[in-house]
Amino acid sequence: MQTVRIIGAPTDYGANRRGVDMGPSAIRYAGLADQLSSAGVDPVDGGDLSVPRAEERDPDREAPPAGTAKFLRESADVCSRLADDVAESLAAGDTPLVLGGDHSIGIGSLNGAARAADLGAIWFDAHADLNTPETSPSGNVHGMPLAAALGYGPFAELDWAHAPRFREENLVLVGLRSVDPAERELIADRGISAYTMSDIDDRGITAVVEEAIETATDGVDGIHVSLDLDWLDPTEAPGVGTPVRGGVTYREAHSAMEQVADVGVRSMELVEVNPTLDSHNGTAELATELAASAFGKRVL
Ligand code: Z70
Ligand code: MN
Ligand code: MN
Ligand code: MN
Repeated sequence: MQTVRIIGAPTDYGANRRGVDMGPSAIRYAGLADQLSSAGVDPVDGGDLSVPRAEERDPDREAPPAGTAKFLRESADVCSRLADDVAESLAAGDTPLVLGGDHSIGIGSLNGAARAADLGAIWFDAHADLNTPETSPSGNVHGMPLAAALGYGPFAELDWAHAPRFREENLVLVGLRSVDPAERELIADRGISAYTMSDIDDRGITAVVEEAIETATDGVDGIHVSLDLDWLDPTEAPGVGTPVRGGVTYREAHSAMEQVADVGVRSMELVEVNPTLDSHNGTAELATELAASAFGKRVL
């Protein structure tokens, strides 16, 4: 039986809205382990990484000077430890399932996954997460994990961030509807595979995800799935820090997760669940359901 190793990364360094650090608890309390068991995998909970509170580090959460990233040192500390845990769990033949936390932890997940295996990645998100400290309009690291893993800007020199074995050709973004100018330029210049909500409207979720899987798996051993809950429409997933209208429906989200399950998920993360903005833990519950679909849960 496939062992899914749950790793909590309760950060909120990377986001403006506070509260995503409660994501791992909320997702567990929503019944993650039972959902995974019902998908036919064996969940083993490795607990949470210890994450110092933002107030201990920067009581004012001061805006950094333009061109820098907020809490970058703290992100480096958490992501380095997370990367080690993800790499170890893959090396042991297990499937890491990382619970965020804000999406800055994607830096650690990708770095660790790419150290242990040659993987592509599908990024289900309203946002492109391709900003560098220089291009970021906010300074928030949760808008930078893909630029970090690919080694753009100052991330090229940062071993904890840049994942040299992770190839841009095997990265696919799905569900975009909020993209900053520099991100748009980077996607065009580098030819990064990216599907907007319009693509999903035009072609349907199944065709889009099928093509995404083809691209992500080309020439590698499997995929890392990064699921930012703001990928879904806020009517389905209100408990996220940066809701953007016009996202995928409940059924489209399950359909996409069932498709990735068919090729096999080697590594996954569930990020940006913010219990302080949620309604009766519904977004966390949805995250557990989608994880179950991604690990093979079926009705019949
Ligand atoms: C914007 C930025 C972002 C997630 C918001 C937003 C980035 N592009 N990412 N929520 N998950 O500030 O860089
Ligand atoms: Mn994101
Ligand atoms: Mn997002
Ligand atoms: Mn690179």
